[in-house]
Amino acid sequence: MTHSLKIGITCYPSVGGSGILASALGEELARRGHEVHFISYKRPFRLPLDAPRIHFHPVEINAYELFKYPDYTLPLSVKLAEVAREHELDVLHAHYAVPHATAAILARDMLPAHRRPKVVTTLHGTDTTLLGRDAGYGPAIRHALEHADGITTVSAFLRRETQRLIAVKRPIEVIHNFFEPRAPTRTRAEVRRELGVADDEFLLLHASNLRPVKRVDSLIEAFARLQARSTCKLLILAGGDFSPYAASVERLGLHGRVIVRENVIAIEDYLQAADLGFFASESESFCLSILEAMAFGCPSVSTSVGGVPEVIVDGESGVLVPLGDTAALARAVDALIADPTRRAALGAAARLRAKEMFSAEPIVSHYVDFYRRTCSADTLRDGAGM
Ligand code: GMT
Repeated sequence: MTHSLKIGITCYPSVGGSGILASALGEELARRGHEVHFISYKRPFRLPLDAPRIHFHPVEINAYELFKYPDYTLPLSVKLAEVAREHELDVLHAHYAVPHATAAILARDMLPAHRRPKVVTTLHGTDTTLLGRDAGYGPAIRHALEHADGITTVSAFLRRETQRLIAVKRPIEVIHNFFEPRAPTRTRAEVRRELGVADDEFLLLHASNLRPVKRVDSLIEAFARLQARSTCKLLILAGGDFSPYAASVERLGLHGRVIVRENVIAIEDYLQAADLGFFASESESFCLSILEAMAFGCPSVSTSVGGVPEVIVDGESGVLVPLGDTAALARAVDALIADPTRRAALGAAARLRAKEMFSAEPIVSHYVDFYRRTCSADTLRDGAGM
C-alpha cells in the first residue's frame, strides 16, 4: 500500500493547452486520493469548484510604482514556498517553464533542506521551441531545468527539441498529454441547432488559442478552397481574439460559414457535434485539441508538424498533410467529406487510440510513478547531481 502524495501545481490558468492539461492532471490526482494545491494568479478555468482534495492558492500581485513592468515570478515563488511549507508538499510541479520553473526552484531553495519538495518541470511547447531559442530567456530556462529534480516533455519531439535548442543534458521523461472527456451537457442535435448547422451540413472543428503558430490564416484559406464549402461550416473554439481574422472571412466570401465561440468551458458539447477536426499549425508539440476530438470519434486533418504524428497515425486515425500546402489541406478535407465510410473508420480508430494511449489511466499513473521515482531519488537538493 503506497501513501498518497501532496502535490503543488503551478500553471497558466487561462485558456491554453498547458493550463488545461495541468488542471486535468490535478483533478485526476485528487480523484486518486492525492492532495493537490494549485498556485496561480487565477483559478484554472476548467478546474471544478467543489472537488475534494483540490485547493487553490491565489498569488497576489502588487503594482509598485517603481516597477515599469509588474513582476510575477517573485510573488509566485514566495507563495509556492509558503504553500510547500504549510502543507508539507512532496512535489512542486511547474507546467510551462516560463516563469513557473524558475519560481519553483527559487521556492524550493528558500526552504530549509528538510522541508524542500522535489521540483518537477513539464515543458509544453513554445517554452522550448520559441522561448528556448530566445537569448533573453534560453539561459534562464536552461538554469531552471538543470536545477529541477525531474523534467518531462509532452512528446518525444519536444524532448528532442529541448535537447537540441536548450542543450539540456539531464534525463527527460516523455509523458504524453491525456484527455478524459466529461459527459456532454446537451445533445449533438441541440448543439448543432444552436450553431445553425443543418442535419445535412458538414461541421469542421478547430480549437486553439489562435496564436500565430496555429496559422488560423492558412486554415481559413484552406477552408475557402474546399469544393464542398457550400455545404460545410467551420466552428472555431477560440481561446484568443478572433477579430484579426474577421476581415479574411469576409474577403473570402465565408460570411455565415465560420462560426466562432470564445472561451468555451463545456467543450465536450461541441466536440460531439463535429464531423472532422481541422488544424494548420506550423508547430505543435502535441496538439491537445486533436486528442480532444479523437476522444469523441472525430478524426482530424492536420499539418504534419512536431509531435502531431505521435498523436495521429497518418491514414489510420487521421490524415496528415505537409506544412505550407493549403491546397493539400483542402483536398484532404474534401476527400473525407466525400467518403463517410473512411471517415467513420478513421474516427473509430481515433477513439480507440485516444482511450488506449492518451486517457487518464495510463498517463496519470505515469506521472505518479515519475513523482515517486523523483521523490526517492537522491537528486539535486540533497547536493547530489550537478
Ligand atoms: O506552446 C504553447 O502555445 C502553449 C501551450 C499552451 O499553453 O497552450 O501549448 C502547448 O502545450 C499543449 C499542451 O501540452 C500542446 O498540446 C500544444 O501542442 C503546445 N503548443 C505548441 O507546441 C505550439
